[in-house]
Amino acid sequence: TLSRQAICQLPKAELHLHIEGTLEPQLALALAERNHIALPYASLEELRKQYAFTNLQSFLDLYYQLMGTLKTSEDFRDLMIAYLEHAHDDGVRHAEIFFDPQVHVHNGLDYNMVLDGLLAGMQYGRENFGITSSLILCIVRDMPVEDAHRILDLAAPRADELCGIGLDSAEVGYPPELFDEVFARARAMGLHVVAHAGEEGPSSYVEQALNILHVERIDHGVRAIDDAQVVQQCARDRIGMTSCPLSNRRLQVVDDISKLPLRALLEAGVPVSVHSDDPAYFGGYIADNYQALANIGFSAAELAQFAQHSIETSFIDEHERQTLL
Ligand code: ES4
Ligand code: ZN
Repeated sequence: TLSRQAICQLPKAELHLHIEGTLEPQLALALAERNHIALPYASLEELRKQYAFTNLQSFLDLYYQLMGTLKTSEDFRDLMIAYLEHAHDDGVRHAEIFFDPQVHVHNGLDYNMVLDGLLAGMQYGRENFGITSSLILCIVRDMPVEDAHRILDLAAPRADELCGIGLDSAEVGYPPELFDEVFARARAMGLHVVAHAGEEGPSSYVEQALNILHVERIDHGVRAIDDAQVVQQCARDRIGMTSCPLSNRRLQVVDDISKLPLRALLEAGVPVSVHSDDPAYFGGYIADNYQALANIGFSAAELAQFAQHSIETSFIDEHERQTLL
């Protein structure tokens, strides 16, 4: 089995990482003080007690609350730099990073200010850590569909500064088909397309993401395994599946990491890869997710396959892709 050092040395891309999910509790408290935001936690110790999640929603409640401490362009830049430094230490060569601008705009922030802060951090990461990165604008599926259209209105003038569109937040009751027009618009803007599906929702949501939203990758996709046709389609069309083991365990998607269908997906030929989701909330960054799989018996060859899949299913251009392998 692979050592920690060997895990970090595998060339890999981070394809499933919410930048707001890298907000560590200490930083959230510091930002709350600096930005004069009241949080109902008197101490770090008290805040830490809020991380015992029982499902996706119980996590999202804290995640959205702490997101309210982010106010300035520098906050977003600092958050991005701290993340990219960590990713670099874990051997990430390239990162495609989710952000949730609907929530920031809802909190009264300016879309362009948020984007400028994130892009400034990404430039710092490129210059100082040699790590390339791009942004995927995530649509918050439990906000109204009109709200998704409004964020695309704001994003459209600078669509060339984004890599893709994604779909996240509370899944059950918010099927991908609700967003067919939103995603058609994003595709017409030249954006790559991904969606969270089959995390808490059923395999039919994965099927809708593939055939109605025309996604190029599925985020999580745990429940895809319930539909052999969906699995076959992902294998045939080389649809990446971005698994986040520590997230799935902490949100009780599975009660044990060994119950994730990772081997079955590999054997079916699906280009599944391993990622960190919201590392500040789930107890580990990308190398920790690889480590968790190594600890339950995934072989060096299997872990190397996950890393190779992450590069294969990334949206870097062909020329750059060759230089990463
Ligand atoms: C998320 Cl773990 C997860 N699932 C769905 N949406 C999210 N947004 C941030 N983390
Ligand atoms: Zn996610």
